Amino acid sequence: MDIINLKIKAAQIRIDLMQMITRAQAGHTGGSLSNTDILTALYYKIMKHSPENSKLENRDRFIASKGHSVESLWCILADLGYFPKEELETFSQFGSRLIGHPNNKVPGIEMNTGALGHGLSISVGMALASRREQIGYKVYCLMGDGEQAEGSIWEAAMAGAHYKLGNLVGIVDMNGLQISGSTSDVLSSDPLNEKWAAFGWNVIEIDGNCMEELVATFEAIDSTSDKPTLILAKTVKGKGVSFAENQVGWHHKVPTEEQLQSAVAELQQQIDSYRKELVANEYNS
Ligand SMILES: Cc1ncc(C[n+]2csc(CCOP(=O)(O)OP(=O)(O)O)c2C)c(N)n1
Ligand SMILES: [Mg+2]
Repeated sequence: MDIINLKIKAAQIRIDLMQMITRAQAGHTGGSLSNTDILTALYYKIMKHSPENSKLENRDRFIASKGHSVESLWCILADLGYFPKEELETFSQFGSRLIGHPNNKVPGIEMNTGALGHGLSISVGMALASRREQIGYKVYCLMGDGEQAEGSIWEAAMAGAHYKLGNLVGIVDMNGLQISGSTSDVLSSDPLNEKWAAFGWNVIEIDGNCMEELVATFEAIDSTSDKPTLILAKTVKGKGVSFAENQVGWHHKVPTEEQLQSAVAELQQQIDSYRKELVANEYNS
């Protein structure tokens, strides 16, 4: 998929997740909107994976360590055909397997996550297994910037560097906010770039809502290197829905019907402008 189509896809996923959260009146709106571009780049362009065979041995692994913002992931897995799209209507309802955190009863989910701070340790183990068994898959682990306060992350960081896991990619969704305030006020982990570099990781800083930068960065990672990679992806919490952008309350606030209509209209406008760009590009080529 090319860059403009990836941007259209990301906007469509944002519409899907806003509808799903409004229907359920539950969900982590802000963090799902901030990570949508990262997940879209990974699932539609970068990762080797198969919706028809979710257990494909050499599939790349994705671990959502910031498991609370699972809504974008549910919408992407449904869109790709890991499970029927209608199942999104059961999100967060009693008896549904689409719960508020990743659940490995759902095809495409590797691990149950949600207790922050555990995903990177799991990812280190998976990346090590890939190396030792010579299977050749990569492991992508998405963490939050608030999550960086969890001590267990830094044990995993040491292990990832110690085992020279070039096939391991950590991504921090740097939206500047966590559940109760700004990340720097609640418990600052600055300077994250120097910390990860000191722990032996190859650190890259990018705009995590910019599809061009995301794709170029993921494509340039050398998984045969002897250093794991850590991407500090600067994002906007609530990205794409202006009334939710950079608002701490939207961590787990849910839209009213009116707010949903306004969000969908805004996102649809983005899609329309990308479509115009597509047509113009085709006309010029
Ligand atoms: C171990 C643990 N402690 C507390 C929580 C409650 N909690 C859920 S989300 C969150 C804030 C996470 O902030 P951040 O990592 O920045 O995520 P994002 O901003 O992307 O939503 C907290 C404290 C949790 N899920 N796990
Ligand atoms: Mg955050």
